[in-house]
Amino acid sequence: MQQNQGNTTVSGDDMKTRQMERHTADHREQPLTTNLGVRLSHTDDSLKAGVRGPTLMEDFHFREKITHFDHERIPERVVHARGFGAHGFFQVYESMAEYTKAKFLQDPRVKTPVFVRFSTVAGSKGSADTVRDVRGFATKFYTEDGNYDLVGNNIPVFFIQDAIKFPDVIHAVKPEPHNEVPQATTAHDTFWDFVVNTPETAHMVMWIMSDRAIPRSFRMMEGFGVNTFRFVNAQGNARFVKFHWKPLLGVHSLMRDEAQKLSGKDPDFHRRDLWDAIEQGNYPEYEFGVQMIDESQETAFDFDILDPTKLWPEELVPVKIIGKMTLTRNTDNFFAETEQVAFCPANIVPGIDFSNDPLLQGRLFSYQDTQLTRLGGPNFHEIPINRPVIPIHNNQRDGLHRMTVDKGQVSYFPNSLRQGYPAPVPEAEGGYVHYAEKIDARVIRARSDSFQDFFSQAALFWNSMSAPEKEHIIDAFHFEVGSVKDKAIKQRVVDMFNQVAPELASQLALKIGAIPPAEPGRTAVAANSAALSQANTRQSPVSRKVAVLAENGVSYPAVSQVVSVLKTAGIQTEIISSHMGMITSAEGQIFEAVKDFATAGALLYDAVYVPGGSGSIESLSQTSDTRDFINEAFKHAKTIAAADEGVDLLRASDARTVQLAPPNAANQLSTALGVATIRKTSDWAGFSQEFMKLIAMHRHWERTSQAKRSNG
Ligand code: HDE
Repeated sequence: MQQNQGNTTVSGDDMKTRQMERHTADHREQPLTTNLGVRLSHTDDSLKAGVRGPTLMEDFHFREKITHFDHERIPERVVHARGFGAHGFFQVYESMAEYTKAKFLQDPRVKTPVFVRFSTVAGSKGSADTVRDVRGFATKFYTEDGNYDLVGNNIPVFFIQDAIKFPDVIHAVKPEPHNEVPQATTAHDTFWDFVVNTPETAHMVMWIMSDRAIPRSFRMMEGFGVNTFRFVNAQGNARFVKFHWKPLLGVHSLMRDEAQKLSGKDPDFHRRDLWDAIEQGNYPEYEFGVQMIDESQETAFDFDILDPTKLWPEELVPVKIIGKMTLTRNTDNFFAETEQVAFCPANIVPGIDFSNDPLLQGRLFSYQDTQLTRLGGPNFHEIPINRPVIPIHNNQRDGLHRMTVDKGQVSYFPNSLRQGYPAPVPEAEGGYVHYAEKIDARVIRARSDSFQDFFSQAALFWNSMSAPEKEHIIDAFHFEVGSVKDKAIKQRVVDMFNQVAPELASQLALKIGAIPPAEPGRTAVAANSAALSQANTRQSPVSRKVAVLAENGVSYPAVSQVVSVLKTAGIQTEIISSHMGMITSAEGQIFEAVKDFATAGALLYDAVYVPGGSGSIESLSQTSDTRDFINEAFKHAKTIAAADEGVDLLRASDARTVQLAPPNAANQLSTALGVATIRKTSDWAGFSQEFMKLIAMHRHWERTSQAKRSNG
């Protein structure tokens, strides 16, 4: 399929697209038919005995249409029900032959098609995108050795160490069973009851309470394989590996208040963002990284490398960046692709193998099993999105929804009637052989002693946070644990997290009416890891969204020149006015306001720009919507820019608390706490550049404590 052809890139990425196309239907300019191809003359009335009489049983069209509709739904995933997918391709940067024989990691010219599904975990299919939760990050590589699934999350560790506890943690986090409340949140009693009774959750809970759990975009999240796997090379040598995805746009998050409000304003915020970015050609990109540990080093660390509640600090085990994934195509049909895609961590290819991580071992069973209910039988590998791009040959037959018509008399092995085909493939020719790990042990139902340190890495995470990140974690604990009704559970949360971060525990206690710990907890970990803090992430303004507030009388150069610089840099702008439609600039040019204050809101943008023009500012200042818009952006630490009379509008908002360009100064740029203002300038390009620098910073956290003060 993906043969090397000189130095040219071998495009395997459209293999999957072409395969999928064989199963698509385009209904344009086609006659209406039944499912059996009978053309229909009328579909608006059922067949009746008289126009006012009863419907007749013989109405095959009615029966078929209603029956099909009655069965349109399949069970949602028991976890990760709400998700969103896209197609793309993966390319390795250089051959990884030294470490693995996995074919898709050998040749930088080969493009391997992928399908990725991002998801939340706890919420139902119809819940909101921006809830506080871990995000699933599942990738299906359609390789020339068969499908490889990397079914990861955007948090590198997990709540529990052994798969047998998965139903417990999920039952605890899901809506409570007696009243199915609350939806898609950890802010309730059963979740925290489980946490305080399961101290191994401490590390993951710190991540869940951090900004990682409320990403700005699927395009701005890391991905982690979480579990420990193996790379095996052609010589049969193995290394332990952990997998990483690193987004080229950096890792960025929402604020709690913003995320909660977005759940109402736009429950589809993340899927819309991904869809729009791909439609606009802003293809999301993630670099692929591996951490590798030699077999001889298996026990060389002060954590167990098989324990899924532990990460491998990047300072100890560097992440080697080995390739890149680019998402380039939205789905044609959500149900056929995103809903029916079936991932499974057991779907691996030669060159990759499992480890004894007890969470992974359980996962290897669960995923195939759950699809039997969800997708209704054992033939879901035949659904187009799940098919490998290479042929399948075996003696498996029949079952619900079998699509393939297997020819011939023989469906068993060994056979002589078909000369022993399909025939097993020797390892040297690509047949999968499991890594021959030596195991010498007694059967036992117990946890390893090396899994017993629950708090050190939780403390490492806390130590690694910047001051604003720590503030956000305290705020999240405040909201979440503050929502718990049972006082004893609240107290136990304080006491448990006193073992992780005493200052967190004592501040939390005061906020939620619990008793502060008498003395700091016993876990004294001084280490920190720079890689864990989002303060050290990449910055880019590309594909950010800017709201331009304007009315009739807006200054033409202040809009057009700034918008054109932003556009060139890949930033999107939308003009928002008190009404949608055309507005006329002071100079007479026409702009289109694509949104108004009812349909938009600062929540939906990364930055706000208020251009001058006295007529525009006069109208804008007559509605409290404008002030609310600016105040909300200000509160959520977003970049704000204003020019000329626009600066006066900021003076009437919470932004007055930062330094703004003074009334009479010409061409004096002021940038304070993410607010850029200028008056009487002709250097729009220079102003736009400064504005863009601020947008690239994502948020201006140093402002948030000030915003709290001015609101309070
Ligand atoms: Fe999953 N998980 N999981 N999980 N998981 C499922 O499989 C399970 C775990 C993850 O977009 C289910 O097809 C067990 C860790 C993702 O379709 C189910 C355990 C990680 C997705 C299941 C875990 C994940 C799932 C439900 C504990 C990060 C969505 C539907 C041992 C590495 C895939 C399905 C998609 C989905 C079981 C823990 C990631 C029930 C038993 C750790 C991204 O089989």
